[in-house]
Amino acid sequence: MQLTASQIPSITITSEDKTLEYAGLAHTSLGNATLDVIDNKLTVSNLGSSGQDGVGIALPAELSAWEAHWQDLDPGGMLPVGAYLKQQVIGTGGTVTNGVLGTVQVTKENVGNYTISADFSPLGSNTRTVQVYRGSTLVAEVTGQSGALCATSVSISGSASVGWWPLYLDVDFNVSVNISIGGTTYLGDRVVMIPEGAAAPTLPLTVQLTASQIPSITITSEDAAGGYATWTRLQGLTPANNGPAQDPEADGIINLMEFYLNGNPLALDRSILPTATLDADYLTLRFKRLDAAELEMTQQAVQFGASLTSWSASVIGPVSSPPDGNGVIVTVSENGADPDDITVQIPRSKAIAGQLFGRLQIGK
Ligand SMILES: [Ca+2]
Ligand SMILES: [Ca+2]
Ligand SMILES: [Ca+2]
Ligand SMILES: [Ca+2]
Repeated sequence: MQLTASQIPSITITSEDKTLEYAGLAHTSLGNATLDVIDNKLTVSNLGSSGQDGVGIALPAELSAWEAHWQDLDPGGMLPVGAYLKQQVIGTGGTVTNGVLGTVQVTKENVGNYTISADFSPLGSNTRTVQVYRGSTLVAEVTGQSGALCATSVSISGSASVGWWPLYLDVDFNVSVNISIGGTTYLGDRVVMIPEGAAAPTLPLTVQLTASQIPSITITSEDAAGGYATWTRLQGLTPANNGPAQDPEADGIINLMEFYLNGNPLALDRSILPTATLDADYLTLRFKRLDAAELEMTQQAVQFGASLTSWSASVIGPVSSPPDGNGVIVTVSENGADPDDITVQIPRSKAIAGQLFGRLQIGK
């Protein structure tokens, strides 16, 4: 079976086992990161912008030194501006017990320009050095970290491969190393780690997953017309604010109604609400209706009454309908695939003491 991109609207790959062994060490995914070993190289993918995604590496207690490096800081110059790579060693040493011993962070400030910061103050007077290489050439160095965070900037032109040797600790430590990535969202992101002394991989790698490397895969189909779920995603809503009854931008229009009326759930647009006009015979409501919403609603009605406590209802259907039992007329202009123009005429004869109210009711 071969699927083209248009046939795979969304794919979620979930790793069930958060820990895998690589280079003789236990590697645990942090946050939402996914770990795989491909061609004998550890890859960390599915990295988001929270800074909580990454990999934790448990080091044996008897280890007295450990060194790691990013083989390519910014493969092809594709890292977004604002992205950062952060490495922290957790353990006991200096004045720290089971805490952060040292931190090194590289932030992409703009194209070809990075800031390297390091903080080894928990190790007291120990002096540490962070070096950045382009190929075999030393291009930047931060040293003497005992106290405040120190930083330096480095310009890296083009897509030159840069390795940085952030941590080399010779204290007695019982540690794990957390490497987290954040600051902005990566697309097609990948971090490759290789054990010390191993041959450098060629970047960027082409990732091929075999069935055994994919513990579970969920393919979610979204039909062409797209329902409420698709609409929320296209509108930029997230699981935190995409509920039908939620109103994230607080314009008084819940998401389901925004969907129906072709509104913007993240912008104030009360202009989408039905307008009311009055002539000699009718109270007339007019509004737009999204075709996708029309298909998904199980209830579409105009309610009307002479008070705000007692309502009658007339169904709003897919096409125009002549006067119903209440004399209510619904006119639908389809407008092709564009939102429909809906006009609902409610007879003024339903008014009592000059009062007549109308409102839209939908449900799914
Ligand atoms: Ca709203
Ligand atoms: Ca809105
Ligand atoms: Ca329609
Ligand atoms: Ca239409």
